[in-house]
Amino acid sequence: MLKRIDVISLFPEMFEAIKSGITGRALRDGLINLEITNPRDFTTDKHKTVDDRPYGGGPGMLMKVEPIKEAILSIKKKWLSSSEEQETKKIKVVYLSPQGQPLTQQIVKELSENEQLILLAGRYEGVDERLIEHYVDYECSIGDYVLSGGELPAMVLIDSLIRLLPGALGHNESAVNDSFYSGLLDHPHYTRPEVFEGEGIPDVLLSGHHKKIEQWRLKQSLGRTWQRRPDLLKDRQLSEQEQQLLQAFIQEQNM
Ligand code: 9WO
Repeated sequence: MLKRIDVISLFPEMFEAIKSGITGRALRDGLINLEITNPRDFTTDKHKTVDDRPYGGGPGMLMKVEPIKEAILSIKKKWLSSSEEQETKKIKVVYLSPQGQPLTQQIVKELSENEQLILLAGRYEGVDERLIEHYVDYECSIGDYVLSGGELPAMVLIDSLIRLLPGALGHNESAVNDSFYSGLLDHPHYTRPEVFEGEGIPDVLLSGHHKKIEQWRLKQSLGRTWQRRPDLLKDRQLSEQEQQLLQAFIQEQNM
């Protein structure tokens, strides 16, 4: 069970952004401890240099290796001395980069089984490959686009991890109902007014028939997944009932 996340970042202020909402409440309630470490605090020169030029030339800079190494070691040492059992346990370091394995709900779940994680948010053109080889256990991407740094991806990962913690969601925010909990996309939702822009809402949702509503929602989930993300259905076995609901959805599309 995840207890603590350390982030290594040159821009610690950015992490104020997750102090709102569900993640903010979880942090205040102490469900998880989050600490940001700035590699700049581990520089030794008077200018506190955190970047350096790439061998081979070309535009842009890389992050300086030693301050990151020292930041990682200081975090690991802190939790080695405060708890005996950590001595044998390996604290995983996760590097957020476009070259990483694509993040999925399954991977979030697996990462959440660690007691502690260290997230490395890169800047500039990235970090020295030897630092990755020697200090990074897992390289992870949140999508095929380039950003200015790994901070936003790190916050995306932290948010998805916090949602899995027991007690992070209020009773009105069940994780069981989350899109992807069952490997399917979410069904459509409706709230007041009953007529909006001339459009009403599906009759079944007004029927008060809970069993029928549940079936309708499952059918919509299956149908939308089939329409928008057929790749998700390839990895998922459908039950007899689910196959019937999806067939019915497809029939209705053709009418
Ligand atoms: C910048 C750049 C500039 C010129 C030529 C090539 C270049 N590559 C990069 C680059 O990849 N910069 C990264 C910025 C270095 C690592 C941190 N940065 C980052 C992480 N951008 N996007 C991510 C990221 C992380 C996880 N999932 C999606 C994107």
